[in-house]
Amino acid sequence: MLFRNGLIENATEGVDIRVLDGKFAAIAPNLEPLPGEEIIDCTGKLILPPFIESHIHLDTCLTAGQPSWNMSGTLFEGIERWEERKQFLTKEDVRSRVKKVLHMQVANGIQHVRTHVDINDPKFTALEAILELREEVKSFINIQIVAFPQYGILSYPKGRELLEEALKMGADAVGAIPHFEFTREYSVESLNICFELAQKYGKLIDVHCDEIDDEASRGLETLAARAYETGMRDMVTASHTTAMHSYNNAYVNRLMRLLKMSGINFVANPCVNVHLGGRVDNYPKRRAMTRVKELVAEGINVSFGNDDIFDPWNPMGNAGMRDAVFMGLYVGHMLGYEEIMKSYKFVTYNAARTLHLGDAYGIKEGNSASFVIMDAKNYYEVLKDNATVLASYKDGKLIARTEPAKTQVFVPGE
Ligand code: 17E
Ligand code: FE2
Repeated sequence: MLFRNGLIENATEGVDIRVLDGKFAAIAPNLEPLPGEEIIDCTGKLILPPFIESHIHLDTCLTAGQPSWNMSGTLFEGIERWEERKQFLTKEDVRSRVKKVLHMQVANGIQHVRTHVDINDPKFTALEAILELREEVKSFINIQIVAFPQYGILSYPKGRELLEEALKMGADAVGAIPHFEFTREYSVESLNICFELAQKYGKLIDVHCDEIDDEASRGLETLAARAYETGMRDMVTASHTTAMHSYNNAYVNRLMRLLKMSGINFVANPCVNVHLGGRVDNYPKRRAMTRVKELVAEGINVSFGNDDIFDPWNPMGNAGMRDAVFMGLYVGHMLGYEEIMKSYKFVTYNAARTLHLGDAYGIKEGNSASFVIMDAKNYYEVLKDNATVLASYKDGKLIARTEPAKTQVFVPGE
């Protein structure tokens, strides 16, 4: 197959891409078509590596309002509403909701997903369902599972045992929730356990870290210190870190040195962070997104996720990555021309680093031919016009296609 004249990653000159045996066989201008080769015209169309959802809770998706709605819009009421819904979990229920979301993600050009799964459940209903699905869907989407202790490791009965069991069952990464533990001591100790288990079982780490508007919530410094001391470094991810929004600048100046030394990754979830955050404020109300612009300026890896799709923590969500970037740039004061142009990296390359996808990810000769074709000439247009993901190819195979909508306007004049 020959993809003709596409604009790879905001390039202004088109190039041709030859896909053979599921791989990028050649990438160069004006390739001669082989006899009988199928040709797909990509003139004026942006080509990107596939999108990556680096932070989502698949187990909770599509449950908003069941049985009741989160009326306060807080993280904590979300956890209460989820607890009610959790009572009705069956494997079939989880499977059918997760499959629906995976199909929505595929339609939106996503090919890699890191999902947190609540393992504070002695029956492991959601974990079992998603472990099975991880295998079943791997030809079209790559799922990474974080064992997520929603109520804590030390503040929930047998929290540590449940976490360890989830890792033995096959979770890819260890989670923690230091800001939800009963005490600061538990918070620090929960992170120590998280590292101990990650090292024992050879897993990655992704912590729900300081997801609270409390400037005294300082799980991050412990997480970064342990990442540095253990040498786990970029195997470690700090998700949310919304408290960092509220830290004083003198503290952040000191902290930043450690963050850089640690090599850890960050994930912000702009829509949900803004929705859940600032809820204890009158005016002014905090935006509650972590300091993305400053982290990026220090060369620290940051990606954007959706966190939730139509569940107790987010009444909205369409499973695409565009809205996360859109909101992230607005809230983070990152709408300069160059910032907009390169912002696709928050949901492609930066997320690939967090997920440890390695060199196999990206558009280059020899790699698996996985990419998306956008109905826009560059990423600025994608964001501005909410451009359609025209096609998603995985390992050279078409896995999703969308026709752009056509609108006609009937007005007098012209
Ligand atoms: N649980 C949690 O603690 N934080 C979140 N953002 C979600 C679930 C979605
Ligand atoms: Fe989350």
